[in-house]
Parts: sequence; C-alpha cells; structure tokens
Amino acid sequence: MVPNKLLTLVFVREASRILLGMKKKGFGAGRWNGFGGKVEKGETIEEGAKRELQEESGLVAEQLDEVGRLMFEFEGDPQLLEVHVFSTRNYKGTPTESDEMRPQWYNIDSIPYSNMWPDDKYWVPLYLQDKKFSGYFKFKGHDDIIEQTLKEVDNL
Ligand code: 8OG
Repeated sequence: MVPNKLLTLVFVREASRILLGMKKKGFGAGRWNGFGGKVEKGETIEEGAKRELQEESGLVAEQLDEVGRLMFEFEGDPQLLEVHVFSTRNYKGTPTESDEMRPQWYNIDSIPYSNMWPDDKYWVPLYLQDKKFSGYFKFKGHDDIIEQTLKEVDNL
C-alpha cells in the first residue's frame, strides 16, 4: 500500500469573485487554480493550507473552511493524491505574484474552466453554490478523465 499524498487547495472568495493563480511551473503549470501544495511533516493540513496560500499569493487567511475533498488517481501510478479544498473570505494582504503563481481575480460568472484542470468544471460550481463535496477522478495523462464520482456531502 502506498500512502496517499496529502495536498491542499485554497480559494479566496469574495461576494462575486474568486482569486485564481496561473501556475507558472511544476505540476499543473499553465492552468489557473487555487493556491496550495504538499502538507509537510509536523504541520496539520490546515496549517499547510495557510502556509501555501501565503507563500504563493502573499495573503494570510484569518479563517479557512474546508469545503471539499478530492481523490485523484493517474493511470499507472499507485500513488493517490488526496486534496483538501478550503475556502476563505477572511484574509489579510494584497495578492502578490510569486515564483509559483500569478494571481488574478475572476468574476464567478467567468471562471476560465478551459484553462483549468478538467475536473474543476464539475466541482467548482458546487463550491460556488456553497455546497460541500467529495469526489474521485481517475486520469489518463493530465488531460483525460476516465472515471469519476462526485457527490455533495453534509460533512467532510
Ligand atoms: O505542490 P504542487 O504544486 O505540486 O501541488 C499541486 C496543487 O494542485 C495542489 O494545490 C493540489 C492541486 N491539484 C491537484 N490536482 C488538481 C485538480 O485536478 N484540480 C485542481 N483544481 N487542483 C488540483 O493536485
């Protein structure tokens, strides 16, 4: 058994817009996404989420709410990715470009799904409706989803 790789993903939300970042390098480069990364040894998942948000966007979250949990499998790779998705409406600072991410606000009516991970169009709308969700997506390469499940949940 290979243990899951724990990752975080944070969306900064205002009434009619969310902050996305263009991933400049590494896994998911060239796609708009929330801010996040690997949880490090010795930190909780939430601490990891706050740290990555700050490192990648310059923002400090005062409060994070967990809104979703996603499992990703890539065909041929036994390592599953377990992504904990958070949202904050309560933060300090000004979005600032980092080595990893170029932040940009998007109106919630014009989310750039065609330049995001292909699973996002399924679950981001649930998030935008303040629903909690749990999903599983199996990919072939980085562009094709070959299996998926997604459900709304009351509690994560
Ligand atoms: O540290 P690194 O940048 O490799 O972390 C990967 C980030 O990408 C982390 O925030 C989790 C996130 N992520 C995936 N898969 C997907 C996906 O399918 N959709 C979205 N929106 N984010 C993803 O690892």
